[in-house]
Amino acid sequence: MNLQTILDHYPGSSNAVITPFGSGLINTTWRIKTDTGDYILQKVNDTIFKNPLLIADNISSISSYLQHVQPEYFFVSPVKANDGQAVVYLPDPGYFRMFPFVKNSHTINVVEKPVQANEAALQFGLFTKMLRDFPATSLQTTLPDFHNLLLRYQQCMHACLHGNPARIEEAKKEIGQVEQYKYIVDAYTNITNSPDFKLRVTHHDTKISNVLFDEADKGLCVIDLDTVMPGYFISDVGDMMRTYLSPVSEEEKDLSKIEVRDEFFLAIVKGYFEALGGELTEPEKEHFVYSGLFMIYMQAVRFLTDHLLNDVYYGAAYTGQNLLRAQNQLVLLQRLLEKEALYKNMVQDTVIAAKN
Ligand code: GN1
Ligand code: MG
Repeated sequence: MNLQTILDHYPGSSNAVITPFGSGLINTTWRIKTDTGDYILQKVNDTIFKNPLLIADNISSISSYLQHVQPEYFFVSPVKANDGQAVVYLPDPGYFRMFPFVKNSHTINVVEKPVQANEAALQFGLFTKMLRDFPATSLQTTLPDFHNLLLRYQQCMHACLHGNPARIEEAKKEIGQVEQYKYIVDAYTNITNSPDFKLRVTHHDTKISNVLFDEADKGLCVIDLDTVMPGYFISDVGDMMRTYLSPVSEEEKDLSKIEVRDEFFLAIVKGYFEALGGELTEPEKEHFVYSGLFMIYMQAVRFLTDHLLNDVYYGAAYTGQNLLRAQNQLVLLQRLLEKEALYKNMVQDTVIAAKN
């Protein structure tokens, strides 16, 4: 792919030095250095995001809202192409967008210090808080049913019947575990039927690499707004727990290294409550720990489903990668369940401390 033809659609992008960037599974990202500045270029995966223009619409309406209502909030808007649009589309290569590279910022892939978890939780909480009066349901749905756990479970059960027969046979144990934890799905269904759980502007991809940090480990802002849609707080808090609690990621093959770290949990609780604690209803607060079960379980279900369907969604760098990822997430789920009661008490203590 000749990226210079894409860059030609932007002002001042001659003599570009282009380097691959980031670790996302879905979109492709490059860092671009030109005579005029430093940028991030992304190709949106339109097999998954069927209409990337909906993403651009959401970013644009959020950006204008924030400029009017919260002008001091740091929000990275896309660079406009020569035609004034936020997205460049060329029939064969596809959909592209460019962002300014935020000076002196960096991302991290693994949370090494509690302060990073605290800062990230604060940033994701603030994002929802800043948009508390924005009409969440006016956002476009960029990925229908993205965090609909009931549907994900049903898709997994369908794959267990109609997927790759050899893989189904081989994954019997993991399929059994997914069925055994079905109560997590039932709790989700109750949440969607309860008026106590609010639909808010939700990021839906709160992994640590979606926060920009400055050199002193202070969170600057959140990035990757592709999946910003109306949603429940359990999605955001849950993915933080999924990706900040353990010292190793979903790719780790040595499952004995998977651990759930108390001080990182507390850092998430404190950071998120600092930003959004006042907005959460009592039943929501009571489901803080459930959020982690929900997201870890859903990711296990999604990886397992993809393995049974021959890796059509996530792809696989080696045979069995998605099964391994599913096993990894099931172990993480088990580790969190072992601490469920302790963590519920930690949330309770934070709620009480906030009231006093
Ligand atoms: C995908 O592309 P990336 O890494 O930002 C996925 C998330 C998963 C994550 C697991 C649109 O996110 O939901 O949690 O992989 N995004 C989509 O690594 O499916
Ligand atoms: Mg993403």
